[in-house]
Amino acid sequence: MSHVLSLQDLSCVGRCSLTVALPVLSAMGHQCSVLPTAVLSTHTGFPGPEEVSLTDVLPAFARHWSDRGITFDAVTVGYLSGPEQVSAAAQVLDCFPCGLILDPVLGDGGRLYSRMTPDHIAALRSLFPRAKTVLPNVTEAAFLTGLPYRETAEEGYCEDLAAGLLSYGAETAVITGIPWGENETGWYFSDGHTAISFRNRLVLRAIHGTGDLFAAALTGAYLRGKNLPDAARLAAEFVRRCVENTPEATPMGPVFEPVLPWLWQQL
Ligand code: PXL
Repeated sequence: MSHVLSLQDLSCVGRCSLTVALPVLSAMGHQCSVLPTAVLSTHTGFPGPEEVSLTDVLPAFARHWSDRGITFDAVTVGYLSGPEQVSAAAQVLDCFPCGLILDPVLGDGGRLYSRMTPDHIAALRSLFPRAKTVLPNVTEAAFLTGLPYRETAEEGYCEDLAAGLLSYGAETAVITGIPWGENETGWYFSDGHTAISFRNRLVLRAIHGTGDLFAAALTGAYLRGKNLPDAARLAAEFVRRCVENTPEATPMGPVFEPVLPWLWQQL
């Protein structure tokens, strides 16, 4: 069993961030400790969520753990709401120099989520040198690298995106949600030497939280000893099954709970 710290928001309603990471990592046999960066009534896909920011207390929480001798095998970072939160997250990471799995959450479908700014994009890039891997979707990879967003992708485009991401200092990158063709989606992995692409049957339903689900399952599989491409394969298949299990494109997020026993059986 590994001890993982999941640092991202707690959106109380609408499966994403911590309400996805905690159950998925627990179901994969890990101890998942949490550091909520903010508590929101819902994720920002619902109009007008209430929010209490915890940015100011994050470094003190980390210092308390560090003073008590608490350690982690990995830290996973997801949605952060602005550059101040990225710098608070960096202070937390200073206390725990272990493997970082960074999902630079910024947007989807070629568009940034509300609240995301150029300063936030620049701040996220500054975390890359700490990352064992980064897990942007195509939209996020395009905004991070400054390359154009493309509705359909081929290997050369992915290679350029990955090279851009690795140039900011990440050890590896897994670009997710790649639109390979009309009926295919998948991911592209690169460590700067080896590139691997993965294709999966596309289920046409844009659902909030699938990236968070992918990040949690990949982290869980990686910490169970799988290499990153194998962990990404399992995570992609898990997400596909969850999306198939979700009756409609709902802001409540992917219905993953009934798929957890399948995930456990794959380990
Ligand atoms: O799933 C990404 C995510 C996480 N957390 C919050 C969000 C979003 C996407 O919109 O709003 C608060």
